Amino acid sequence: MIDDILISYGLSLIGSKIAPYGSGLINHTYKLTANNQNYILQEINTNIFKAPYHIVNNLALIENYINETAPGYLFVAPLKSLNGDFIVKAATGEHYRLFPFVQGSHSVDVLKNEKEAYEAAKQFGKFTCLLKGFDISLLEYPLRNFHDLPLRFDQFKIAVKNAEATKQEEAAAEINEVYKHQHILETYNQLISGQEIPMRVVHHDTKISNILFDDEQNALCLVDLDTVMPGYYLSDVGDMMRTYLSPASEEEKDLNKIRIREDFFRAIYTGYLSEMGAILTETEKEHFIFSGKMMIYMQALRFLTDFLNNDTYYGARYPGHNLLRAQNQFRLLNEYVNAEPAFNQLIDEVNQGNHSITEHRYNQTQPSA
Ligand code: GN1
Ligand code: MG
Repeated sequence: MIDDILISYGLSLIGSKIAPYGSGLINHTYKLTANNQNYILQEINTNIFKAPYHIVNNLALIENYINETAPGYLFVAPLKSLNGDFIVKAATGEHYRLFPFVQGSHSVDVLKNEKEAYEAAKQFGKFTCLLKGFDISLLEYPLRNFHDLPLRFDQFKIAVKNAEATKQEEAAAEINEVYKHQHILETYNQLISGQEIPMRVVHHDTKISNILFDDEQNALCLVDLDTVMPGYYLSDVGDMMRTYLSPASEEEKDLNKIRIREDFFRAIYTGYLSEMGAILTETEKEHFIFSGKMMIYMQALRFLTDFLNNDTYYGARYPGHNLLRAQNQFRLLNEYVNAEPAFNQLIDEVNQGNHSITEHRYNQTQPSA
């Protein structure tokens, strides 16, 4: 089957190398070497992305806009097949895309230093900044209500109601945590109903593995653009908080390893604002710290919901995997809340001294905190 796909792109499996690549949970990604060229081949998970052509349309519109308004910006778009299609459908129904492999690039799964955090935050900020004049009403929603916190909360409540009694018992402590932090949902609802936060073009999956770096830890570009659609900037900054601040990832079972690296917070703040500082409204800026609470809480809800729903969304590599991921995210949320006074202080320091909204501080590779 892969052979047929490659033929659609004028390539052949004979003499090619193909191996799984990256750590995405939803799509299946491979590195392909064919005709002495490297590529990324990806099977779109159409159980989740039910309308893959929405992704194609969005990326084509954005690519055209960026080519006109910011030539030279590295936008890693899918390649066209011999028939001129951005997606190739296998006879067995799977949808594939082929991307060029960005030469000299690599991705990382865990941040090593603040420079990587700064660079990534700057890249994600730059993307939204470049698209500030783009008409968002042209975009489709590849995933409807993706980061809709009230919807995630409702899905959680339904999952609790429908879950087996043993699962409800197993998850009792985490279910309590959901209600303990319900004020996050209330703040979100107030903010959104007051239309205080504008919709922008955002990436919606700002984990560090979605940035390609060069060997000097400079960010080259963004990848994994399937969830690019209109949304709130809170989604992008919040998911950076969720995935950059702790040295331990969402997969970590030893929850004592979860802690907050304040210097990485400063790097996200200065990196993102170096691009978006002049664009964000005052209300958006006031909710910079809130973004992390919103996204960590949402991810905890999503993992917990999936545990209660028998892992139908994320899958599980061992029994209780999604419950553990939810525990991990609640620990992170509690650590994050404890660090809020320090975050506020860092923001004040940066704003007063204005010394860090430059790349200067991150020029050198710095040791991990
Ligand atoms: C999924 O597929 P991947 O790993 O890029 C999920 C994100 C979650 C992430 C958690 C479409 O992203 O929203 O934050 O897992 N993507 C989708 O690891 O649900
Ligand atoms: Mg993704």
